[in-house]
Amino acid sequence: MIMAGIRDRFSVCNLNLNQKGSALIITLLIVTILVALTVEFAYDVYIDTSALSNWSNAQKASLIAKSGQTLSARYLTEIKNYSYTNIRAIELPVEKDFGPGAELMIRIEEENSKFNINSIIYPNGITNEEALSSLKKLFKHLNINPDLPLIIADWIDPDNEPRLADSEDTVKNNFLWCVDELKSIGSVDKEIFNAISPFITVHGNGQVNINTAELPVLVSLSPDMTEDLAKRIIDYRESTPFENKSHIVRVSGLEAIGIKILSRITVKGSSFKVVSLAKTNEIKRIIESVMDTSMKIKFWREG
Ligand SMILES: [Ca+2]
Repeated sequence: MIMAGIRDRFSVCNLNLNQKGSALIITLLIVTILVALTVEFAYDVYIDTSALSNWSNAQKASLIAKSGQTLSARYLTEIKNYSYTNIRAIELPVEKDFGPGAELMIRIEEENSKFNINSIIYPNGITNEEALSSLKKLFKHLNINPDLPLIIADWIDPDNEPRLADSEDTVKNNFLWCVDELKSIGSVDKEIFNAISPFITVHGNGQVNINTAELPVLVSLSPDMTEDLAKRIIDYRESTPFENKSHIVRVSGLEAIGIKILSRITVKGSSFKVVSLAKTNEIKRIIESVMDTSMKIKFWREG
C-alpha cells in the first residue's frame, strides 16, 4: 500500500512538458489574481479600517454562533438515552469565555410541542381532514379568523381548486419550508403571525409531545378535547411526566379520548429548533437550525 502511494505521487510529479507548461500558466494566473486581490484588499483596509474591524467581529461572531450549534447537537444526542422528554424550551448555559466583548446565547425548542401545519396535507396532495380540523380548533382557541386554516390548506395543496373565493390566488402549492413563510399569505398580518407562531412548526413527524405541548395545542388534538381536559393533562404531567403515551388514559376524563389520539401523540421530542446568537462588540450573528436527535440537520439559516 505504501509503495503504491509513493508510485502515485511520483507519477503525478512526472508530468510531460506540455503538462508542466499548463501547470506553470495556471500558477502564474493564480499569482496574478492573488496579487490583484491583495492590492484591492489592502486599499480597502486603508480607506476603511472600521469596516475591517466590523468584518473581523462578524467573522468571529459567525464562528461562535456555529460553535453554539455544535454544542447543541452534542446536547441533543444525549436525548436518545432518555425514554421521554419534558422540556419545551431551554436556554443552554454557556460557560466558555469567548474573550472580551464576546458572548453566546443558545435556545433550544422542542418542535414536537407544536402543531405541524404541513400535516394538514398528505404528501400525495390529499387533505388530511383530521389534521385540518385540529388546525381549525387550534385557531378557534386562539381567536383567529376561522377561514385561515382553509386559506393555508389551499396555499399548501398542489391543486388550484379554491375552498374560498381568491384562496388559490398567488399560492405556493407546496409545503412550507419555514413558519415565517406564513407571512407571505395576505390574510396573515403581524398580529396573527405573532399569535399563532409559538404553536406552529413545519418540522418533525407531526406527533405532539403531551409532556411539552401547551394548552392550545393539546386542545387541538381531538374534537372532544375541552380546555378543562387539556388542563388536566398539564396538571397530571407536572407531578408525573408521561413515560409512555398509553398513560394518557390515566388522566381522569381521558379514558376514551386518550385511546383515539394515540397515533397523534408521543412522550419524547425528536425534532428541535436551535437558535444560537453570538455577539462580538455589538456585531450580532444568529444561526437557526432544526435538527433531530441523530444530529441530522433539517433546516439551517444564518443572519
Ligand atoms: Ca393549492
